Amino acid sequence: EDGYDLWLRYRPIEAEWQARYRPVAASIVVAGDSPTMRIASAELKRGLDGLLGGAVAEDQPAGAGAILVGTPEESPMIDALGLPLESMGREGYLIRSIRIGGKPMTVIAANDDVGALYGAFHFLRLIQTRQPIEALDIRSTPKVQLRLLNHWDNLDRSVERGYAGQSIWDWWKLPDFKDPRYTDYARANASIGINGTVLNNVNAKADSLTAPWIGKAAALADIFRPYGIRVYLSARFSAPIEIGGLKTADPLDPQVRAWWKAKADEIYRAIPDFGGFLVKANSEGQPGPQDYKRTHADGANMLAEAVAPHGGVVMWRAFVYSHETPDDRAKQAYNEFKPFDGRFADNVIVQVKNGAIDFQPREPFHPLFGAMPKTPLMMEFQITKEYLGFATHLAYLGTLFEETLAADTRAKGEGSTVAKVIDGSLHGYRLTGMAGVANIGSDRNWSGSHFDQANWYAFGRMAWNPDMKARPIAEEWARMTFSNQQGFVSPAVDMMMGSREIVVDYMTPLGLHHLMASGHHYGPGPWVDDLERADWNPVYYHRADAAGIGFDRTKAGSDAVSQYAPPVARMFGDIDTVPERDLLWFHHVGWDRRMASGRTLWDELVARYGRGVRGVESMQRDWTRLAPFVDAERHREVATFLAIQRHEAKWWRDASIAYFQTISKRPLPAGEAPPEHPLSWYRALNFPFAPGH
Ligand code: BDP
Repeated sequence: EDGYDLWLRYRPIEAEWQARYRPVAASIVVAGDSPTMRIASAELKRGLDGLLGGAVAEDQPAGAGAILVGTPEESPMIDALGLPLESMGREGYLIRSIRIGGKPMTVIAANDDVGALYGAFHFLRLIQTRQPIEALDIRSTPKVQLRLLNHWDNLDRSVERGYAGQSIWDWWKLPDFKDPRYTDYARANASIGINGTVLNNVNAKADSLTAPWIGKAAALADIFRPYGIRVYLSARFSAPIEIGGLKTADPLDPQVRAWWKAKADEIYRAIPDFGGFLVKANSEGQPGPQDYKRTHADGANMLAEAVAPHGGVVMWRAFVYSHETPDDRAKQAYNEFKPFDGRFADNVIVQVKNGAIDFQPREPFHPLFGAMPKTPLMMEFQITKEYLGFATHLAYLGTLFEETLAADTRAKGEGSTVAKVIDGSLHGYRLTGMAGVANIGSDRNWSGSHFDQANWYAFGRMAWNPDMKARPIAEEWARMTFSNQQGFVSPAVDMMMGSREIVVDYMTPLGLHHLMASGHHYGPGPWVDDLERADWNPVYYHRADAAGIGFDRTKAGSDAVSQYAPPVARMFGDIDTVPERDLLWFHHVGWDRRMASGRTLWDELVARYGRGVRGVESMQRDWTRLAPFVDAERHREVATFLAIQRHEAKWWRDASIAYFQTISKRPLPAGEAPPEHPLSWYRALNFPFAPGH
């Protein structure tokens, strides 16, 4: 058990359950012979054979216990059922227990083959998680159109912020050698409804748009297509200069526009269902339209025009900030995009990170959500754990995703959740999407650790339905990946559910943020104050001084709060109503202020750091107790990683306290152990070869 099989392990289940399921899943009758239907059929066969421990019959004339799979067009039997598939689109599916000629059967029906494939995975999941399957009436359609992974993979196979080995794309051997792993990748993504993948890093090289690289992308697209997955590319804005021989990349220049049109045509000749471009422009040194005094809308619309005839989209990132702007970095995306609401072409969608800074362990929701009623916005989550302890720390991100999606923007009164912005229902968006920065690499276990697979899984499930909650998703995953035994499931799920808060506690409690060491972001660096840009320095974010700590974003400070709808702005802006978890994000707070616990802020801060360390210790104890339910190989690896996490949580606590105490000049509360080493010791640590940067 090296983790390669993910949540699709299909090991034989308990004899009682096999006996219960077998009569209801006796044979597979798949209509249609497309590559997608062949995959659906093979998956059901593989899954049922494995789970039920015996050969399941295929292609029999449908008898009792048959599973009928297909579309009304392909299957006269399904057609005759007159199922209500009208409003279910291409990707939705129905799973129903039915009777034909008095015989009980199950039908998995959809308007399109890919819907049937999704339905097949759902049906298997029911068995994998031991649900009853005798009286099914399931109807599922995705609430979000573009459900995408963003790979930050470079052409040399390194992965920006990747902690799972090299890039899964073996570019050098493509397009000829098609690693079987690409098929397994597509299968895993299809099982959770992911329908697109951006192959290359947003910090893009123009080379990825040259003919040889288009050929490599096309080879991958051919593999992914039957799984319902489209390929997208990150586009470097200055490509017309770098590979097109033009003197400018000005989006209003006719030659530049013609170049991009021709480039799009060339890509679509190789990849007829190419999804479109993802663009990082005028951010962190990347080229963009502002280099020519043009706007984000000018840039996005030019690319949109090039892909529009082919049905492609442009995902234009709102992760922009520039140190030339002296204002609070948290405000910049809103300031640059809000004025252009309604000015983007129909096939542009603006991709916004969950929070206004950068994928921190906790951020309040991004103020652009709810503020762009006339411009479709899509969510960007980071599945890879750049700021949450890389692959070794256990942090289930389902809770982070849920917290953001459930946040109420109040844009149109109460209940205007971020989820409703993202699924398009709040503003009636014509395009909807959710992207996750992938945590996938060449490691056997795909994600760098066993528990990080859960973050890929949770992302897919919430992209399908942003209203899904983190707990049931964790439970599904734990059952499919490890064990269905009650002795395992509840403690494991509890552990996952608490895990991210534990990381927040030992890294950045009470709304602190961006205190990681420079460059690689591994470990604490709250003292860093010498980076070339003010807004890269941790001291810029925590602003600790003799009086207190925290970033004043109220009206008296940077006034970032006013980017939120008035009730939200009031709630965050008032020190008495802001949730404690966001306190230091929005306020500069005196060290001696009383907190809800009755402790002073300083004492509370120290207490939170300690609580984080103890949280990891309790996860270690929980995991030890779960040993009887988990194979030795995976158990040992998780235990080892938890030991690393324990060590590093203490490092975070000790280094942070040692540093902040030099500013607060207050004693540690009674019973709190002093840091193991002097501050100078922590400051002297450095990690030149940390992965991912
Ligand atoms: C930050 C990463 C950096 C990315 C950037 C982005 O540190 O590597 O390039 O975001 O999203 O989180 O563009």
